[in-house]
Amino acid sequence: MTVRVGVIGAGWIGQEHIRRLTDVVTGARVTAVTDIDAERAAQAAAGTGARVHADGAALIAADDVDAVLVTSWGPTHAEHVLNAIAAGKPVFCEKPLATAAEDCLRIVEAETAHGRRLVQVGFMRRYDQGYRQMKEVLDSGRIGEPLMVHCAHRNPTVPESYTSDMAALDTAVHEIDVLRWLLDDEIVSVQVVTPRSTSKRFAHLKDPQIMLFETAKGIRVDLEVFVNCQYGYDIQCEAVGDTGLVRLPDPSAVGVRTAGQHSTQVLTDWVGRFADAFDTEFREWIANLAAGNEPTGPTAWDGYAATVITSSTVEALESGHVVATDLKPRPVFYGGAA
Ligand code: NAD
Ligand code: ISE
Repeated sequence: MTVRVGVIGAGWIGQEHIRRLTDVVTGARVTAVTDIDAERAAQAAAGTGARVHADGAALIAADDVDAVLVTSWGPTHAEHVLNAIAAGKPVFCEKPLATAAEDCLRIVEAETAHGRRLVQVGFMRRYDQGYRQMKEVLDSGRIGEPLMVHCAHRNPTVPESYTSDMAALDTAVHEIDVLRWLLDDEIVSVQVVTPRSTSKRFAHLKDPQIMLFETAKGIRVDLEVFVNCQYGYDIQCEAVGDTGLVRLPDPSAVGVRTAGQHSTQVLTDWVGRFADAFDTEFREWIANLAAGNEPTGPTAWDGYAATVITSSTVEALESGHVVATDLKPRPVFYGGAA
């Protein structure tokens, strides 16, 4: 069965996912596109055979849309996801699930009332080979119980529109999701400390930031977010356990020795770093839907947790205090205790 996908939001990542669903993933076809910029929607649909719809509601209602992909701006996500659930259609939502925790909970309640999983959130790192290998090692017990995790998320530069809170909301959100998954644990508190700021930034921005998380099991995580590091896009993660450690591999790159030096390339953006992860994420999403199964990727509950924890991180940055994340208990529908 071919899964017919309607895409809401034909901007940067929407176009990237339309290309992916058209050229990379088998078993899927983009049949509908919408964007508040109608010209952009028409350009994105050109060559795919997709119809352009006036808005998200019309696209979700269309007979030739089996599943919905939401790639519009974050504050609009909740409305589209709720409409898709009301129509009983599976919906893949790029991060964030919603920008407010209350909206995430409305989605959780709507999906629970529907009685079957429809929502998957676009946390693609869970599909990266390196993180998957780390998870296998952690789950196997080979390094004992994890005690500490050291992470870094570095981007070469960010535009002037990037504000200090985006270090949590837009950037660290990926570590927050992948750590919850890797450790099978919940983040219970966060503190943010700000070292001397780099001179290579717009004046309004606090960069770098060091985020300190504590989990329910008492694991301590330090995450350096440094979005003007200049030298490349660099993602690091190392978990230390009772009897060993496991480290995320760097992307493979040949070593070059010449003129008395040894060098390897460092990637410069997240698009190349996680291209394979995005492909796998969509292959698995489509394969599940084509087989009539529920999605198996990050849940609406994971989306809720990420929004609560990123909001707490912003509060910690602004207050200078340790902030408790105060997540609600996980419902049985999402694997919580009965
Ligand atoms: P973008 O600004 O390039 O594109 C967003 C598009 O959505 C624009 O064309 C805009 O006109 C359209 N739009 C906004 N509201 C709409 C609505 N209600 N209905 C229809 N169209 C609407 O932004 P982007 O970089 O493509 O990011 C989009 C989303 O994807 C964001 O939520 C972002 O956080 C997420 N994202 C995720 C990753 C990742 O690594 N997983 C990477 C980049 C972006
Ligand atoms: C961006 O918003 C993303 O979502 C990327 O995946 C992330 O790695 C990047 O640093 C963010 O700015």
